[in-house]
Amino acid sequence: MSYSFRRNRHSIQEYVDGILREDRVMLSKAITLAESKLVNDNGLAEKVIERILPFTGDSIRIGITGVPGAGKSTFIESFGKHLTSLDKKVAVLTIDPSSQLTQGSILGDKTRMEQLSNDANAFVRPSASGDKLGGVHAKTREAMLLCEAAGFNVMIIETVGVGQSETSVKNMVDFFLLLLIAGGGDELQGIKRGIVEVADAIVINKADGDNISRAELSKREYQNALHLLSANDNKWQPKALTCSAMKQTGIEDVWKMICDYQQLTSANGYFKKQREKQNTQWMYDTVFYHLHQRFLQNEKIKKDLPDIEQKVRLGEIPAIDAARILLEMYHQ
Ligand SMILES: Nc1nc2c(ncn2[C@@H]2O[C@H](COP(=O)(O)OP(=O)(O)O)[C@@H](O)[C@H]2O)c(=O)[nH]1
Ligand SMILES: [Mg+2]
Repeated sequence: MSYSFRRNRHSIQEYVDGILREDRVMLSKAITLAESKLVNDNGLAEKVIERILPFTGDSIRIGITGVPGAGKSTFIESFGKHLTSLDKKVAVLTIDPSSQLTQGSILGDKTRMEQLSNDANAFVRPSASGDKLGGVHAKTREAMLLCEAAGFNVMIIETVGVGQSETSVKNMVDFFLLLLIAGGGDELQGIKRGIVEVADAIVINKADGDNISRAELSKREYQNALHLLSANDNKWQPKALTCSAMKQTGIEDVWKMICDYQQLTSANGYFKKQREKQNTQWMYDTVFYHLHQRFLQNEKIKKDLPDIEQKVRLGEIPAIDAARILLEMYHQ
């Protein structure tokens, strides 16, 4: 047993007790454990999660997506501060695959959310970014549950709306918010198709200075577009709003809207129904995640995959034949 093992790992009971007494250090360590790529860690994390599960769920889970630069992090900082001023306990998980590529070098990137990070009633944590194994949903969900057990009652998940991750985030939150900026012409440029249709609200950020009237115009356009969508089975009519994350205007209205949503969908049973559906999804995600991982970690596959992949790339083996060969190899 190495020194680092003794220093960084605790017993299941220690993790559980630490989380339930709202100890942030233990919360952080448990999230690290859940995000670990080591099989032993995952086993331990699963047991911790099993034990804290009865203490989860008492929160509103909000997903926020939008292109890089839309102001998501700035918005979450303002929004989060507003919520802590209302005595809410706010946990923020950020999934930002782009920051891995650019290493956070996007100009003015506010990923760190310094003010909120220093708030005693907030917890900000960059989550494992999306790997090819679809780790986003598996691990982010677990991190979210750990935060809930540690007493956080507003969960915010920030994700970039240009990749895969926003679809999986949509499947783990109660309310899905799309943050946009006003732009002439093709406003949806850069945003993945279909996101507008699944958003519970579109918020046009940077409605400040010279930009206010453009933002208002944009809001009306989205309002009209959203009205054309057929009514959801949750009876919620998706809304369009404006705000300035920087000047902290319109932030309260966003929270009021989310409270309205929660009230409506709790009363009509949708809130609970959606969570039940998401729970089943979690089961499938976990199964597929493990199968995927097991496949890629299989010794025979590890050995032959690069070669087979190369042959498929060069057109020497048809993809479908290669898949059959690999599956046979895996099942041998
Ligand atoms: N004028 C204005 N700028 C903003 C506002 N919100 C964010 N920004 C700026 O937009 C840039 C990107 O913000 P950031 O929060 O990092 O965007 P993210 O990539 O979506 O998380 C930064 O330079 C922010 O200061 C806003 O409400 N008004
Ligand atoms: Mg950001």
